Amino acid sequence: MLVQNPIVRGFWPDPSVCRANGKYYLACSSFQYFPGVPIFESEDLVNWKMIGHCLTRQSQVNLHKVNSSGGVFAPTIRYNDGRFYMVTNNNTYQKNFYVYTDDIYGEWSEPIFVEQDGIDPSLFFEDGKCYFTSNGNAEDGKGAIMQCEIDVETGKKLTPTTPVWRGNGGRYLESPHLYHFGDWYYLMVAEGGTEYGHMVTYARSKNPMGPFESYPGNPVLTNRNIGGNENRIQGIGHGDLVQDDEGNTFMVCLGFRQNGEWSPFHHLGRETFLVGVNWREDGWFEAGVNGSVYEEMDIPGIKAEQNMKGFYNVSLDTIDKDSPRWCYMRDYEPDRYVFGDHSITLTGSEVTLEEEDIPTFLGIRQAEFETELTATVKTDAAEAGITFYMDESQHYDLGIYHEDGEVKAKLRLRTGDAIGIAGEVTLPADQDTFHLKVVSDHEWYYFYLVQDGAEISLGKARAKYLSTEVAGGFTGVLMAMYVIDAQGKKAEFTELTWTQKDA
Ligand code: 6LW
Repeated sequence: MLVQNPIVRGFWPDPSVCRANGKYYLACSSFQYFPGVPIFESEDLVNWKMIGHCLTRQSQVNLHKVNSSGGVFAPTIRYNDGRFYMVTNNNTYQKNFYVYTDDIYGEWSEPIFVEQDGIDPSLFFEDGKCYFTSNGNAEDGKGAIMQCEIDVETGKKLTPTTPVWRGNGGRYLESPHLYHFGDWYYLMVAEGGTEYGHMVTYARSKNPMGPFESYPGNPVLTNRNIGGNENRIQGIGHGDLVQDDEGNTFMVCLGFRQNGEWSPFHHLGRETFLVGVNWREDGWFEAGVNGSVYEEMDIPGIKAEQNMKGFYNVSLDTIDKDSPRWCYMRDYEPDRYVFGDHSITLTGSEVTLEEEDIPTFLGIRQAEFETELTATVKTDAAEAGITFYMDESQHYDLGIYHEDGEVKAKLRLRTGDAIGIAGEVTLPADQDTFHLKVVSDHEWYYFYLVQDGAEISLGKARAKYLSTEVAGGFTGVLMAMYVIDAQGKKAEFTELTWTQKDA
């Protein structure tokens, strides 16, 4: 069946997948955003429904003042003996931990910490044993995949952490997952860094602790050698394998959709892709089409039609308080967000969008380049509006300001050290309700105030300056409502609609 990639669009990086009870479950990293580690469910690997998060309580994850793109790194989700496990790394605090649940729709446990360094922890269960694998450094200081056995009840190590594979020579050896298929144990990793040189490589052994022999055809999956107009999918790496009941094997991996042919950039973050895996008679496997990923792929074993119609659209008719799509920044302050019938009221704080702290901020990921947003905001706060936000140093804010007895609408652009007001209009001092509109395409965001049905342009700003190539980091653009007010004044948002063009 033809599959449209990415299968989960927008900032959903570092995918990990498992199969349980006839369904598939997918987890992604979440960095400074709360709740942590989103979970999706699917019956067919191409239509995914977001069902919640693993880290929904501050007791499970410390995001206090974590740096942007710090906090929760790549997760692994696994199912064993009726129980789901999710293992990840809080990179800011340098801790590997896992949580578990017997009810995928319910709450997950408190964290269980494992005394093994390195990022991208993974679990592999077999014959009552649990192997804990992460990236790290061998005794000579060089990168290696490190592994031990743990007691999964307590997280205590049962064997010393030892290097099991040094990869295929690429930099940033990470994202290990161990599997047992047929006669072999397979150790699959990422190398090259999560950029344009990213790739998936693997090795196999008769023993889960190695020694591992490298696949002669490595990298098994990469888009580093195709680009430009031939393929705008780049950064392919960080994969995880899953099998259906018929024995078909699939890989989810991350990648991104680049903009521009010669000096490409990407601002929607790293997204989740799907490819088929083809087993050879000699027990090695191949992936994708000639080892690469395309936007449209015919993937054997996929039986369902993919339906993304309207999936990423947002309106207060379809998204409410309990929607897992909302992102809060760092520590969750629930009292600041009151959900009414078709309205959301945010209480301002003195924290601005420039700080690595807890601004009043309620966001949703941008899933497509072409979008159109409208929102009505009623406010007397010092500043309230909509931000297109990459991190605290790169964001475009369309805000209503109450300052010195005047009411103004402004477009404020923050691009690194350059901060400026790109457009400004003064409004009647007694106006209390404001209509905002933002349109985006591949290259630009266009910002408007709508007064009495007439659009007043406040300016436009390039998508490029919100991109990873400019901002750095591991996240993608979010659209967020925000309020800044030291006295705790509020803003009520109604009529929020955001149409994201279907794939
Ligand atoms: C993640 C690592 C990576 O933990 O980036 O793409 C890190 N690879 O595997 C953050 O997403």
